[in-house]
Order: sequence, then structure tokens, then C-alpha cells
Amino acid sequence: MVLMDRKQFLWGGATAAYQCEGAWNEDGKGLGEWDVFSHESPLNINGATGDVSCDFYHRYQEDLDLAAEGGHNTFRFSISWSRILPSGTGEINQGGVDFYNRVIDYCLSKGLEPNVTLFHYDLPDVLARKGGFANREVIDAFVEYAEVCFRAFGDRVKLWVTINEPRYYAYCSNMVGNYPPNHELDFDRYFKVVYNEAVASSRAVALYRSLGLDGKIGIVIDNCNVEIAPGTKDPQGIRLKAELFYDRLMLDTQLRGELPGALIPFLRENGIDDSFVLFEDALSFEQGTSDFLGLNCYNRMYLTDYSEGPTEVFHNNKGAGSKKKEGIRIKDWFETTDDPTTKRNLWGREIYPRCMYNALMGIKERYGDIPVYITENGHGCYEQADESGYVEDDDRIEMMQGYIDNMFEAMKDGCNVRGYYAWSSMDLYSWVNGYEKRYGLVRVDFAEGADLKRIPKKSYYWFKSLIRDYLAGSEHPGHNY
Ligand code: BGP
Repeated sequence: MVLMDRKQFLWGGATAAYQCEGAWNEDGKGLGEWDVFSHESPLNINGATGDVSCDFYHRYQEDLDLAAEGGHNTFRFSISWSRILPSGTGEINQGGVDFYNRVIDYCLSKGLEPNVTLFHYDLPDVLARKGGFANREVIDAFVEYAEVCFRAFGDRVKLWVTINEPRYYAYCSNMVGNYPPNHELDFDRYFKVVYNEAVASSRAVALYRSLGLDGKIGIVIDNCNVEIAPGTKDPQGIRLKAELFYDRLMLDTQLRGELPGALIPFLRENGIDDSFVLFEDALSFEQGTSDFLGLNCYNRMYLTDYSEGPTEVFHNNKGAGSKKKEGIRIKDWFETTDDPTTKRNLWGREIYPRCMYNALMGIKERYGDIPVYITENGHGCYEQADESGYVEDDDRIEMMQGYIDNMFEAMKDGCNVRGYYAWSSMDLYSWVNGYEKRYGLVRVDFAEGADLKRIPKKSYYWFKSLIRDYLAGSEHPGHNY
């Protein structure tokens, strides 16, 4: 089925620093923008924080033991910038460096290839106060931070990601307004932040290569595959606008080394500030193309025309407490629409396994044989454990099996997929959604007095059997569980 040696394929789980580490103020860590937001903002609607979370900071060995016992050969995690550089730049915090050395060394001792992301939404507060990625100074700060990490960990980390979902981060922070700094429908800031993240990523990639390290480095994007609903009047026009809005700025700069030619005319026609585009960045893009693409695959952008009515964004961080469906309407561009044949999760996001196949084929069509890792895929839901703490998460198994089957189909059709990471390794903080929206293969008991006990769920055992089937040469891994 797959051309590559099956033993080389990476199977694992994914996490992110703020979502699982806890220890928010230990061993010299500086404040991050999420520490401040979760402690102080009235927009933190569920009141939860990552102060303790699942306490990966102290329990990483247990989590990595479970990953290894679950048959994984890789582990994806991110580094907390403010743990390494508490002031964003300048002085290095040895306590932070020591922690990640422990995690990396333990991964390697367990046969888990570390897949390390430099930036997963958690900007140091000092830099957030300067405007975050809307301020070009933060690009230099990012490159400085990246260099510290490459020099400290690059001898053992061979898979690096510069930024996790730069587009989705910019979208939540500047369009939806549910992530700090909570701007709403601010198109100028949205494009500026994505653009500056693209420059930062390219410059970090070029720097990595200049250090002569022998690993691979890439970017992780959220799954932005655009699908146009039947009956749409101007499918081609909408596709172009949507791709410029959702993914091409990142994909063209990171994979082709250039800005999409249509971007500047598009911004000008729509009265969006383009003064952030600097001539000198062309060289950074050219010199900093990614070795691979990481794809976080959850859903598609299912679109149709929209010309009457206001521009509005919809997001649901209340789950069952709200009927809102995730989406956006942009006057004279497009709107996200409903496909009556698909289901949605309780947070109003479409569950659509076919988007895995379509996204991978779309990447191949547009960007050729670039190696791709599925860096996240999973299912968020409310869960009930039995008295022993065991969760029978059949919905998650069914959903992930569907996405993985589609990944295999795309591989059969020539897509260069190199690995798959379940989001998430264990239950963790789901950003503004708090802790009730669970994704883990392993349950974490957050109840008071339960001591954050880890209990593998049914999906953990299913995933283990899928990996075993795959290695044994099965054509339908996971289906016999
Ligand atoms: C991705 C993020 C992850 C994770 C996941 C689920 O966009 O990279 O950090 O949280 O989505 O999203 P959520 O937790 O909002 O349901």
C-alpha cells in the first residue's frame, strides 16, 4: 500500500506546552500571554487555566512510558518560549533548558523520535505587550529564541517545527477574538500577523540550515482545504479569495519560497493594509523553504457565495451550552455553509473524514511531493468514565479510523505522507474550551483528589492495535480491533 518502509513511518501523539505542562511559574519560567489571559481576562469564559493542567512538567516520564507502551515511535511537543527566555529575548533560563533536556533524553531512551515545535500559541507576555507578531520586532525575537533551541537541543532533535498553525492562531486572536489579544474581525492585523509569522518561520529555517545541523525543519498548518458547495455562482473566484485568506500566504512562502502573486492586488482591492510586505522579505522566503509540511487535519472550509448582509464570525467555545456552528461570513467574499450529509461535534465543527484525503491530494496537486506529517488529528468530546476510570470512546475510534483510512487512500494515490500524530496523547487544556472538551488517548482525571491519574482509554488500545497491524503489513490497519 505504501511505498516507504513501514518501519520508518512515525506514529505518535501530540501535545503543546501550555496545554499540558502546568508549572506555570516554576524554575524561572517567565509569564506567557496565556498565563495572563487565563488569569485575568473576562473573555476566559470557562474560567480554566493551564496553571497545573495535567502536570506534564513533573509527570512526563509516565506520559512517555504510556506512549512507548502504546506502540508509538514518536512524540510531538512544543517548547514554551517563556521557559527558555523569560523576557522573550536575552537571558536564558537554565531551568527551562534542563527540563526540555530531560524530556528529549527520556523520549530517546524510550524509542520516541522527538518532534519539537518552537511556537504553539504561547507568546511570552513581554512580547505580547509589544503587539506580538503584529510587531516586526517579534520576528527577530523569534529567530533569537529559535537559535537558542537549535543550539541547546539540535544534537538530539532531528524533527523541528517552527510554528504551529500560524493562520489559526492569527485567526483566533484577530478575527474571532477568543484568543489573546482578542481583536475581532481585524483584517489588517490578521494578514499582518500571518505574514510576519511567515517571515519568522522562513528566517528560522534559513538559520537552522546555516548552523549545519542534520535534522529536518518545517511548518505546521491547520487543514484549510477549501471545498466549494454545489450551486455556488462563482466557484473559481471564491476559491482564489478563500485560498488567499486561509492558506496560500503560508503555503506559498514556506513551500515555494515566494509570496502568492495575487496577494497584494487582493489586499489592495479590499482596502486591507499591505504596508507590512517588505522587499527584503523576498530573500528570507527564498532561503527558508520547509523540508516538510505538517498538517493538522480536523475539517474543511465548505464555502459558498455571500454578498448580502454583514461580515460575521461564529465560534463555539461553550460546547453543548451553545448551538453555534463554527464558521465565518465575509461580505462579497464567501461564507462557510452547511452540508446536510455531515455531522458536527458539540462545538459546532464539522466531522468530515474525507477532508483528510482531499487535503492531502490538494497539497500534492499544488505543491508536489513535499513530505507531509499529519501532525494532529483527533476528536473533541465530553466523556464519562466508569468506576475504574475507563472510557469507552467508540466515537473517537470511529472518527479517527475514518480519517486514517483516508490518509492511507491518499498514500496509495501517491501522497508522500511520513507520519501521523493523534491529538492528543492525553487529555489536556483545550484553550478557551477548558478541560471538558477531551481529546486524549489517555484519560487524565482532573477531579479534585484524583491526583491527575492517567488511565488509557479504549482508543489507546485501538491505536496500539492499528500500529501493530500496520507494521505487520495489513491493508486495513485498525479494522480488526
Ligand atoms: C489545534 C491546535 C491544538 C488543539 C487542537 C484542538 O488547532 O493546534 O492546540 O487545541 O486544535 O482544538 P481545541 O482544543 O480548540 O478544540
